[in-house]
Amino acid sequence: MRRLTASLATLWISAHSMPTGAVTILVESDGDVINGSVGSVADLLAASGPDGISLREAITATNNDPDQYTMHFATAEIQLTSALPPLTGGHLTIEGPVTLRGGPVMTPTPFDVGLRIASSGNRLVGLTLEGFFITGVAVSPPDGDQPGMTLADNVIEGLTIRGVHNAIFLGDAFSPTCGGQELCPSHNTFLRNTVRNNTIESDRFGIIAEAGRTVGGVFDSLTITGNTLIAGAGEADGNFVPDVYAKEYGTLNLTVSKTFGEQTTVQFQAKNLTNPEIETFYDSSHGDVTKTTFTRGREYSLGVSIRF
Ligand SMILES: [Ca+2]
Repeated sequence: MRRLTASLATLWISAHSMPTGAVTILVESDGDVINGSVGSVADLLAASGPDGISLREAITATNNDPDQYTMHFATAEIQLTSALPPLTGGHLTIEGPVTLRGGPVMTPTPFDVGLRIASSGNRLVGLTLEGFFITGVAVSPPDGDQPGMTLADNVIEGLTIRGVHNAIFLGDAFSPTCGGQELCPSHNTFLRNTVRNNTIESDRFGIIAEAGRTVGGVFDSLTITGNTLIAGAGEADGNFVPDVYAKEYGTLNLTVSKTFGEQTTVQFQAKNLTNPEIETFYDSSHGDVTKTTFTRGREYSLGVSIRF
């Protein structure tokens, strides 16, 4: 009987710890201030301030009150005034259309990353991001220094990203506790994330999946499919054509495929998974070729073809 009671208690706890809300939050403000109550989503819905709910308020409230939420927008454009908080609550869908604007041009901080996903089960859909110094969307631990995290089941879909050096980045950042040095132990796991049907205009890299800077990072079941990559304006200044880009290190497996001209496809696959040498691949030899990407299966496989 004692055993049965314990099992029931476990079931009760499990049921109440699962996301159940599916609450919709309408972001009304085109501003970027916090003047409402952000301790919980219920607080924010009850007291959002004179301008209604801002995106910054909504993200902060969902971080403070994790559950399952969907954000929509009643404004077409939001000019950010500083970097947004990372998405740490999980199970948050942010669905456009809406344009999130960092700086008028790519300038250094505070606009180095547009949206950072630092939890699991999030979806970014139909957003436009522009004017971020380094990266449009990052799937990465919040401070680049949180070993042992699992960032799983995130979907980045149907976004338009422009005015960035790198559009979408998945992986660890440099770890401050290692003095910013590479090859810090991280043991973060990136599991079942999907990057799908995005339109990317950047002047360095399009999509980066990288565990090469840290030790113990794992990618599994990464899907990259249907993205369109367009060379950004910075290419003429010596930067690179945006390219699907990945490198192999440790447990990160990879395939890089590249199309030259209209018909020729060159595909690279890592040959030696135990080779600790970090290899990078990019291309800046051709101009404004529009590329699409698709998966040939799950887990580390990536192809590139030209849409005729
Ligand atoms: Ca407000």
